[in-house]
Amino acid sequence: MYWEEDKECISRADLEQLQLERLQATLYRVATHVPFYRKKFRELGIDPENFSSLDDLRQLPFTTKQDLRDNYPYDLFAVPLREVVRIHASSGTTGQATVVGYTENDIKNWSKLIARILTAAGVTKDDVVQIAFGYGLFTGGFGLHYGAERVGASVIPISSGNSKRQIQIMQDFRTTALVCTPSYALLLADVIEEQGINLASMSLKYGLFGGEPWSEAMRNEIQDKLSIIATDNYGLSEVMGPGVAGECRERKGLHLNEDHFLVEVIDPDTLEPVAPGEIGELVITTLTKEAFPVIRYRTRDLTRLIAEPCLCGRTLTRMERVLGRTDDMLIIKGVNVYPSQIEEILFEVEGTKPHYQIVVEREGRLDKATVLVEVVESLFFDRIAKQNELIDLIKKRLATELGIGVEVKLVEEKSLERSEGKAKRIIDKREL
Ligand code: DLL
Repeated sequence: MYWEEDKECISRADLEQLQLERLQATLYRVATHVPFYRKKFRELGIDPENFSSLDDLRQLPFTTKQDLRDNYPYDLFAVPLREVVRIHASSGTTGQATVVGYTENDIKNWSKLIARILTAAGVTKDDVVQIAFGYGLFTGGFGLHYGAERVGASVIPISSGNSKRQIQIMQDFRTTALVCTPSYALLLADVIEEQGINLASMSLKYGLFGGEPWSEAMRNEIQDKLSIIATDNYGLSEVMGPGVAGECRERKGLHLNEDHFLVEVIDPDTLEPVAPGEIGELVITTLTKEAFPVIRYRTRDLTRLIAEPCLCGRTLTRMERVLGRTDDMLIIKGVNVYPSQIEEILFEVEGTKPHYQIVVEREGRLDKATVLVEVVESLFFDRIAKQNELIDLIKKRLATELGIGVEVKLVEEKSLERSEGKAKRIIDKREL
């Protein structure tokens, strides 16, 4: 079994000592090799040599996605290209792409951290792991792949798409662990159901899902439909890719790989730390990255840290599942709403299908949201009165939970676009 007990069960005092040493080395690295940081440190009067406590972290400047864009493609790399053995990039659907690089050592560490997460979720060398994340510039496919090999599992690098083939391979190759986005897992589960495949004829035991937000209700749905243990794992390309945090089989939050990442949770408006256990924006400083270290990277992801020890025995702090991104937050009648909150409620309503989209328009200064939700076929062709009853029920549930009114529209089964990667939950008409 892949198990780094000295790190995963490290005492707080030892961890903080290790973090401080690694932070000092990282600061020295960026101050020496990255003009962007050298300039910022000089402006702020920061001397990495004098950095003697983790609390000093708060003096350091933040790094944002825009900084990465401004330094496209290679200007934030801390090593010459000849030391770089791998390059990934974010898709750039919302602007200029961002590029990240890895040294040989970075790839080794990345593989180890993924191996850690896979192991915590239950995967061993006896497993057959089907990786249905895209292989390419996206970090999902290759990231998970190397970690699964590190565990010693038999890896099927199928990449994403072609659901029927995915299922055929799952049956023929006796796949025991499925790795993809939660929305793709749900799509595969639907196809399995449609084809009338008996789950008992399959060997699936585990699902490791990440890359997008999902609710506890969605987890339950996937676990039931596929008869697996489904765990959540989190990461982002700017910091490494997958491998930043992952759930153990307790499924009560994601253990952060704190020996490689120093995390803070801040108020996105004041930029001050939130009180312990409060929700805020996750900020990450890499501690071991050689090619692409980042200092206080603002992830835009909202979560909170869980201080209580985990029953599994790991001492690495857990973060709660990501609630959403600050840029996905809707302000409806002055109330902050995240798609994941809406999802949680939709999943509980009888007659609806776990497929939804939120259309956002702007009315004056506020967002107006209409939730499109698929309903079972019988209901869609049912009497209007019955449909209205369901709409009222969903509206009421949303109003009670969110504290505001949201429009609801029922749509036919399978009418909303399915995703083989990250689902598009929000159709934003505000800028159009
Ligand atoms: O999605 C890395 C990844 C791949 C993580 C596969 C896990 C599994 P990016 O494409 O750069 O990298 O997107 C990163 O996706 O800032 C979050 O907003 C979101 N995200 C990733 N994992 C989760 C998760 C990869 N488990 C962005 N829960 C992040 C919620 C997630 N959101």
